[in-house]
Amino acid sequence: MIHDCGSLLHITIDRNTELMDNTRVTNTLSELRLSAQQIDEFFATGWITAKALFNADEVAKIRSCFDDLERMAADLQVTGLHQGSHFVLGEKDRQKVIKRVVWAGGSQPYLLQIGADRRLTLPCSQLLGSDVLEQLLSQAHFKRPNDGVVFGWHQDIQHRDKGPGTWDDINGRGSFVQTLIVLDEMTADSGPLLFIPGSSRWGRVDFGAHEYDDPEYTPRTPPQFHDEDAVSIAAQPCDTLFFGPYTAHASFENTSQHYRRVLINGYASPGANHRVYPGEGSCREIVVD
Ligand SMILES: O=C(O)CCC(=O)C(=O)O
Repeated sequence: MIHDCGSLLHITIDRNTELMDNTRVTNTLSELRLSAQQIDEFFATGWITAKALFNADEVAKIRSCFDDLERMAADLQVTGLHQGSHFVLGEKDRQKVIKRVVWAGGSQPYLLQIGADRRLTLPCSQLLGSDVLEQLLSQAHFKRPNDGVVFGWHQDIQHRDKGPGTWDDINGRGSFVQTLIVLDEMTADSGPLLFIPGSSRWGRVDFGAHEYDDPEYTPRTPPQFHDEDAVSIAAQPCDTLFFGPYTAHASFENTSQHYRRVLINGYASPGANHRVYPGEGSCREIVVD
């Protein structure tokens, strides 16, 4: 059940979805739950992968929302809010670049439906230890071939906790879970996600005041960080990653010939976030029952 401006949206669950660790299961209520081992893995290593969590039809519909967003971006000249979504634009070789679309669901209701889907929200409620979630992110990343879009090394907490009064670690374990649905094959040359295993146990470290859009930004790495520890994630469309706010991660330029799109949904423990995020209906409350 989702509370969104007073309306209730009922989520249907597909059956026979392949869930965590390649185990084919039926998505009954109990079987959507993460095992204790998966929860340990999330906190110890920093991420878990759910193979084929969504099906091909759903991913095709998500891609079609991305096509709409791309058409909207083509008509925009500058970064800003458009039909409920916040478009962050850039330029490379005098071509417009879509760096990201923040609260993509603001203009694409199907993406909000996916953001409220139990296959995402139930594991997140387990990881956060709360039946109520605040959805902070519904974000579209396109990474078109050679478009120059990079996400340098960072922890997501940098984007959640922006200084005094903006964030409280309510559950003492970071209070945030990021999910990332893979829409195109993630290969070594398509700008895949990179993770540092075990960085989830570092707590917050200093990767610098990280703003991807600041031309003055110079990467900084903490002493715990060693490039050679990075693990590159190879993933297929429909796979979904879950990772924590302290997990060090990055992704670099897509030098392949195909898009590398992902849909990100991110959830906070209620009471953790004290900022307003851009986008119509952002920071909605979802009750996982
Ligand atoms: O799309 C990507 O590869 C970037 C993901 C990322 O850095 C994030 O979700 O914080």
